[in-house]
Amino acid sequence: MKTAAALFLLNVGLILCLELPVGYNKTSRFKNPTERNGACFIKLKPAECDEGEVCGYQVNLPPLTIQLPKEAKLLEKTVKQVKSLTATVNKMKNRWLEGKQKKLISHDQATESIEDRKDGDNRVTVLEEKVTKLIASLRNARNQIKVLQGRLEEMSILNMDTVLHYVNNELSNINSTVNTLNNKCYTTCAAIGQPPGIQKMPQDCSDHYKLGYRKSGIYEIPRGLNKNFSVYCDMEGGWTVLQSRKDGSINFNRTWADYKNGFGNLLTEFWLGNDKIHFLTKSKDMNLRIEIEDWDGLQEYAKYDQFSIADEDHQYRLTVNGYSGTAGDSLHYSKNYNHDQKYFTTKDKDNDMYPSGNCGAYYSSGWWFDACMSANLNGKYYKKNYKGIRNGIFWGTWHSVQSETLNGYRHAFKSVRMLIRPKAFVP
Ligand SMILES: [Ca+2]
Repeated sequence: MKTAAALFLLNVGLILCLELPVGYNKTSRFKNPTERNGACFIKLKPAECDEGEVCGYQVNLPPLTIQLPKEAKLLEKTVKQVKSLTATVNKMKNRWLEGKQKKLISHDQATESIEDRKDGDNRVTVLEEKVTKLIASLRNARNQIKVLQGRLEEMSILNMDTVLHYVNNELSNINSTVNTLNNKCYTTCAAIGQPPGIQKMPQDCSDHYKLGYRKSGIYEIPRGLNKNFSVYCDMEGGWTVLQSRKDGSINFNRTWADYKNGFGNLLTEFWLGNDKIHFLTKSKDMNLRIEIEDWDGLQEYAKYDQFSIADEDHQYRLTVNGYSGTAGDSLHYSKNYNHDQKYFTTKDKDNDMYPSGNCGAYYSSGWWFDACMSANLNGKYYKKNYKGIRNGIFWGTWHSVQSETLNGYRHAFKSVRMLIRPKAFVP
């Protein structure tokens, strides 16, 4: 391939026409360069040389031809560089032109967005105007509501006045009717007593007493809907009997369940039952009366102003206080023997204060044992004084107990009763 290039030579001010073969040698030189490049004043071409030799150039200044030194080959390299630079410059020029066009386009786009913004601004203004109008409407509506509320209140007051007026009239009428009826009753209804439907249900024997019953015996106490239980009432004073010993016919060395539900015979010997005793004492202040008689015929009593027992969840814990009487306060015998605030213990349930054993089992009883006792009214029934373990009915403040150690016999008791009634009850 052959290349032609024009080069400005600043120091000579002449145009050179260059004919350069790639891998030129003497066998491939121009045949007639002047015919193909007639516009050139000066012609530069490789000089004739032998094969394998580095060729020089020759310049034709028609009709003059100048032989150049071998170093003029540098011109070839320079011309290539110039051509490369020209191509680079052209590329840069094209890019600049493209960039300019893009800038113009983006300018157009920016102009468009400004116009869009203007359009948006206009829309916002329109919306703002609408909002302002809506606010004004709301204000107006609120004012109207206030006016309506005022009217409603006036109407309510008026209505209330009307209703009050009506009610007052009705009340006057009713009063008048009642007065008329009262006047009639003074003359014709005086004998009518309390209607039977509103009679209070008896809660213990004192209530039966208040109803006029004076005969001692078995009475019913309602306990919830269709749940009655029987009690023995001592109507000498409206007493409900919780416990009775009189002949030894009933074994009192019983289980927890027996003491919970009660056992025995209400007409002879019995324990009413811890659940019932709790029920009778849970809602009213009750007095407790203990009556004791020994085989010598000595009768004494102990009365307590306060008596109640807790429910089974609290092991029927005893609360007893306010002693008076003649038998002595064996339930608060001493610091070490105090039955108040003690839990119920039976032979099969040890809630006592004695860590080494079961007081109930040891003393053949169910009782509010401490560790263990100064009183035990549920002990074994002995018909005469006895020796050995003190597991009989026991009241520690009894007169003759002090002499027991002298003769070695335990004192036996003929009868015991425990009775309760409301503290406020007056027979
Ligand atoms: Ca124990």
